[in-house]
Amino acid sequence: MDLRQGIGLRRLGTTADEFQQDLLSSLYYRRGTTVESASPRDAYEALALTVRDRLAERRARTAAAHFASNPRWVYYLSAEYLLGAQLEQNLLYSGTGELASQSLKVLGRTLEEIEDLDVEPGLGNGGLGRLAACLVDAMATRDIPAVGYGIRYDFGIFRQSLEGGAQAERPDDWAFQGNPWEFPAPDDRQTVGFYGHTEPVPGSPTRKSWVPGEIVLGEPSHMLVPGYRTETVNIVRLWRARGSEASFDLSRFSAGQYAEAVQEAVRAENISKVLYPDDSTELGRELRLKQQYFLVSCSLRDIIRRFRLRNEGWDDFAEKTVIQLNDTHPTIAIPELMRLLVDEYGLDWDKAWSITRSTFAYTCHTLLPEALETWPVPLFERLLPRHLEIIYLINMFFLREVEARFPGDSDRLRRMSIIGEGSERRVRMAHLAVVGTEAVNGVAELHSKLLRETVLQDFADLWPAKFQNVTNGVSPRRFMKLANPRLSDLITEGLGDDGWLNDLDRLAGLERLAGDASFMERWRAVKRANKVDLAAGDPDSLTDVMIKRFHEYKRQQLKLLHVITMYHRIRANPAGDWVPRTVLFAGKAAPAYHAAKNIIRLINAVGATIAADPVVAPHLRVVFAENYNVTLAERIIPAADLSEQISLAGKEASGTGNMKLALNGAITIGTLDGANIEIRARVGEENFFLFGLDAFQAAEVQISGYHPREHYDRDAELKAAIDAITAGTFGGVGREVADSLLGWDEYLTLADYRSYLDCQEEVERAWRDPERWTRLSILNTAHSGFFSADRTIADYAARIWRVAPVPVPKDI
Ligand code: 26W
Repeated sequence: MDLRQGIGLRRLGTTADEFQQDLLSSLYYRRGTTVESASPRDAYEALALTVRDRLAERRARTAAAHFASNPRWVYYLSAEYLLGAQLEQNLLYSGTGELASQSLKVLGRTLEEIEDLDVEPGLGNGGLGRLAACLVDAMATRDIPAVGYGIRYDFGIFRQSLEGGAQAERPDDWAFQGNPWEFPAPDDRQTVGFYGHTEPVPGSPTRKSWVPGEIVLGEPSHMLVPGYRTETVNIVRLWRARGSEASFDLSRFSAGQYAEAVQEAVRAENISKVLYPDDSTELGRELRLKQQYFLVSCSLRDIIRRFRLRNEGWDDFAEKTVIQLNDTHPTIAIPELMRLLVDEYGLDWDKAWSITRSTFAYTCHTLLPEALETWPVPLFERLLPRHLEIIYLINMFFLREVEARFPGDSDRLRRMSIIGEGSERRVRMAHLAVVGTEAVNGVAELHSKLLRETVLQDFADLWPAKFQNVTNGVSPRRFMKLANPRLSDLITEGLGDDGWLNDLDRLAGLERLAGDASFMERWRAVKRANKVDLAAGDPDSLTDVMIKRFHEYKRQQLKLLHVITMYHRIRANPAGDWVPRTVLFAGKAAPAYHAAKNIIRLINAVGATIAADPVVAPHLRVVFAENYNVTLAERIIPAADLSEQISLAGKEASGTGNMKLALNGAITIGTLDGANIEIRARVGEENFFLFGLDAFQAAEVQISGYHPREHYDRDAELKAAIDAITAGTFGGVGREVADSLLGWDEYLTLADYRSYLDCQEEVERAWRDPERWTRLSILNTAHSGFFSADRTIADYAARIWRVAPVPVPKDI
């Protein structure tokens, strides 16, 4: 079959009858059941398969077009993907929403009840994982030939529930009922080695052969990533660890040692068993490094297999391949490609290094020192002996380059070395990522600047051109069209068509409607209807939203001090003309992060105290929405009036929730941190509630010695708030939180308190003027088009990947 002559596939029907026929045939032939006995699950699976077929048809044409054009490929390596629920998205991207709800009638089902069965794959922690999902969506929408590689964890991010106001974690067996959206591809399985030793190869100075001590199999399954309003359908390929055939010990089994017989297989499968729930502190667990190498080894072999389908030799490899490392988690890919090229394909070191270096690019997503991964050399030596040897060689050649450029500067050599010589020798993955890549980028202007001027300054001095910025973005399809259909319809009406969904800068056209009384009325009505749907509190109250992972640098504790101060103010003046406010928190804390879990407990204790207080409850309500995930974000964001982005300046690399909230008409109260700065610059300083120290002032305060108690002593309201916690006012909960604030307050919560409170009064003044507030809201949406993931991908494509779109013809 010559693919250049088209896929030779009969097209699937687009009429209601044809769709219904396909739905019924999925039910009969693939679910093996009948209309009469079909369960809700049968209906869901049959619908999913019917919709999937339509995307798979586009996928086949995409693959044919890509095969024919042999393009330059983008491979996105990420340990995390927060793809969100798939059914609604795939109905939208296949244009079959209406057909589906019609056809389900024959089964006596509604789309709403079926959608509840569509579990989201929680294969990520937070920002980094969701960004990966928004970016692969935008790559497909922009017709960029790309594959996302990841790990198919059996257990995703834990399910959060509140027990007595405290976070409880339960395993997330997300695919327990199966997952209709994935295509297992066992014939593309790969073999991955661990442990063992290396042996010299006679006649070759650099070449070695690695004799692994343990072998596991990597089995892929892929999920379709459709582009919006285009034919392209890319894939995300997720690897699952399996025991090799040899791992089942029949002799032990027949000797009745059943557990031992399968222990090796179990050990193997443990590699992709569960996602590590930490999103800011590296724990240095061996299994995590095994996960990272497993992902990388399977993906690189698959990338080479794909390259070899259309290309000879290695000369074109770097020309046809760019691999983006999503933070340091897949950085072991650099020595792994070197190992494959030198040891398995026999290239000489220099050739292999020039290919490797020009194939990889690295995105850094954090500034927190504790989040920068370093691995103990002994662990590396035991688990990946050959890779450590290669890292030593890379480091040797690198330090020679530094020495040549900065002769005699031994301190600089020690600072820059990939091997940290501290108390324990450690491999610095961020240093390896910078040395082994062509481009390094931060995810917002300030973040990229701080990377160049602080954590990676030495490298920026050596290779200034290597350092770039690519400000994050979000998918307008998921976070506007799917999450907020009411607002999307109103915007489409205001702009005349819905082309803005693929060209978000067109939102600027809404500015002229920011004074139009009837449009403003309808804008308010949309927000109110979304708040009624959310049912989190009084829909006429100011819905004040803080939704993100819990971390002390994000300062949920500052929001809490504001709530406690309001509680005191209202109790001090019950008859006051208070702005009714609903404060909505949502987010998970890493299970071992006790300080963050204490803040969650205190939030719920304060919320309970307020709810039980007849004086305060009519004016103030605290809600904690359990188990924050992509689906819940899609429900909360459209209902938000105020977006809390209050991290200590210089700590939040970018933030993406801030972008989603601004695009949905929420107004930001925030610091000059991460992408807040760019949001404020684009929506207008007068349309943004700014407070607090900026990154340089904050650094100054910390350098010059910070004494949180001084702020406590000189601010009566602050003192009262903290004393209330210490006094046990809120169910006796929160002592640890108060102590840490008065003790060291690492993230300057008390230093920014007064400025924050004053700014919140600004917010209330604006809220009291609905015309003004609606205008602010419309202008935030109008000027946030820049934060589309499509623009982010256009930046990566132009400035880092040097790739061009490959349109997929409708008729191939
Ligand atoms: C080693 C443990 C670990 C795991 C995950 C350390 C660090 C991470 C991630 C990098 C943390 C993360 O999600 N960072 C967030 O990335 C978003 C996307 O770029 C940014 O918008 C957020 O500001 C950043 O905190």
